[in-house]
Amino acid sequence: MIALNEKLNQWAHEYYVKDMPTVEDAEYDKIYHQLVELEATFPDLVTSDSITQRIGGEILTGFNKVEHQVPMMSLNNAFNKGDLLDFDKRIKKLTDKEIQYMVELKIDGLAINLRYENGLFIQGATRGDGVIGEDITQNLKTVMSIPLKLKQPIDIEVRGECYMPKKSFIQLNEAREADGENVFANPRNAAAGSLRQLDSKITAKRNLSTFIYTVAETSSFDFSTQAASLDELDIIGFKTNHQRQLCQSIEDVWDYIENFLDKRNELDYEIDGIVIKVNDFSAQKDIGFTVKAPRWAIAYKFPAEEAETIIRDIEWTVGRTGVVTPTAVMDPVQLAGTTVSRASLHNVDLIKEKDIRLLDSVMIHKAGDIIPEVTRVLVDKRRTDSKVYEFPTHCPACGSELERIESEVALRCMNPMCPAQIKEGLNHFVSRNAMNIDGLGPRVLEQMYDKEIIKNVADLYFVTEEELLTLDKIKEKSANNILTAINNSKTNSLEKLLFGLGIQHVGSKAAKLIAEKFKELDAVMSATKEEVSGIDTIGPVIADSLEKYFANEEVHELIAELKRAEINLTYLGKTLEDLSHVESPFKDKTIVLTGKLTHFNRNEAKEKIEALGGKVTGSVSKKTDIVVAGEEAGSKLEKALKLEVTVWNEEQMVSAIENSTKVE
Ligand code: 1X8
Repeated sequence: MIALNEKLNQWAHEYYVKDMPTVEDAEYDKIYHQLVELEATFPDLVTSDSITQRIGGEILTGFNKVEHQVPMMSLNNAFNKGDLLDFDKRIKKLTDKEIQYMVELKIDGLAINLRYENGLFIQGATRGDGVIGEDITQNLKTVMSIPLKLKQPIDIEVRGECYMPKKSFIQLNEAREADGENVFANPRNAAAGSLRQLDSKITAKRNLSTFIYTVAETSSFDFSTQAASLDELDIIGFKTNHQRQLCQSIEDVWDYIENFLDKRNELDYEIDGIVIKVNDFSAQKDIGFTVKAPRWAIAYKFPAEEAETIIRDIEWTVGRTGVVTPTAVMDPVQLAGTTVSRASLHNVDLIKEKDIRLLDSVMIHKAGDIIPEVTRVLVDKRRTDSKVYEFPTHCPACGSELERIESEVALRCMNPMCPAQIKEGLNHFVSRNAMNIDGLGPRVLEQMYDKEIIKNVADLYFVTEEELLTLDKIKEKSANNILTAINNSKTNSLEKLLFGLGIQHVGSKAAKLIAEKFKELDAVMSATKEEVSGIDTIGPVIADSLEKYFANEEVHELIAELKRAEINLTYLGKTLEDLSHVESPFKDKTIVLTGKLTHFNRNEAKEKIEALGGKVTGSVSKKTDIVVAGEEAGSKLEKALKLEVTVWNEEQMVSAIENSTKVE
């Protein structure tokens, strides 16, 4: 029996620890069944390290508490290279010894503590709160990479991470889905769920594995470095992670980290960072501990693709059109490289659909790697006194009753005099695609409105220097700049004003088409719905909205004021027939702008090229005629070169614009 068990344990070690199978499955099964039969005949001779003990045992009613003799500490975190450089500096202040760093992968699993006496596995526990964990020996016995008997009969306590390989996680979820059971959100949760089983036969089926990374206590060895102790752990039968590397400097550590940012997806297990430890134990001793973590180690955390946080508040803001939108205010967390504390919840329906409540724990991620979004509520963590979120009934800015318009998911403030709406409307009016008035940021506009210097967009054109000088942080120079910018905007082409008025559904493209067709604001105002929706790509929604807007008496007063301010109300762009008089290399050509431009911004360049008969598009294809590459041009330039599209630099574009002629 002993011989059979040793043979099976050796094979299992080669398969599960060394990842190098040495025997056919059929041969293993044959010997395994011989052992099972012998053990059935001689039950008294079954040893605790018999491989047959790994299938799971009796069902428990709960887990016993285990006090860790040496507390299981956490690690301090680093989120960027600067944090690592600081760590390196701190270390070097605390010891005179030459420093090497042992760099290891940070496995995204569950920390475990394993105790062996005389080389036999006697107890396995979870980390718990670091001081008291739970006894999960039965479950850990089913994990094939945990040796039941070491190669040497020593007393030792080791620590590591128990995890579920990605492949096993996917298979498990597929099976659960097919059985109509809840799927696990990630391999870590699946591993945790598997280790928390009271029935170890279930754990046995879950294909968990381990990496052991530290010796907590032993009287049997006396190593002097982390590197040597990991090698020894290998020798006595544990599975350690072989991606580890000894680095001579913090720069080498950073190279290792950068390499794994790309490589992490190729691994068969999830990692959430890199652990950096001072290699030399005597140097570790010099450096010491804080209350919660060793000072000689740090965990570099990869920018998280997902993070957990708590919703503290839901703020409602009134937009330009009266739509009231919710924003979640959350405890700040690190997410994909930045600290996040706010996320748009978009609308009422989204809150209902996800059943988001105040004080809920939620997972957030970054949509398109940029915009933070709440992905789901962690319902298991919900407080028992939690209540379904109650939506506001009144406008947070003006207090008037909110309406929920049928067929729209939005809550809306219907008060046209709502200060929040007016302020947003002012911001929109001065924005780049609208009247493009520089120097009037949201704070300046808000002050002007609050001090009753302006009450609508037309008032901007009657503002005086004295009035501007009453505002916070506005000195003579910036007041003059603002007045010049306001004055310059008077000559803008009609479409910019049309867009700037903020008529519902009239975006900058529609404004351009409408201005192009009717040429004068008066003509737009008296156009019929049919005439407007007769424009290609403009539909009845825009036509309706335009009609309603210009039917409003207050709007007429506003337009009268704009006229009094002598604002240009004519379309100045070139119409198709006008273009017959233009000679330019852009005429009838498709142009893509990429990289940083210095002479004009992208929009200005686009307007100029379009005025010269060119079409500016966003992506490079075989149909592109010219790619204008500014500084730091990237993938679009590469693509242009690959497709052998003509590439110009910015100077070539500028001189082409200047040399184009408009034949009158
Ligand atoms: C946690 C982890 C450590 C290591 C790998 N993965 C982890 N999750 C390692 O040292 N290789 S160390 C550690 C801790 O001390 N809390």
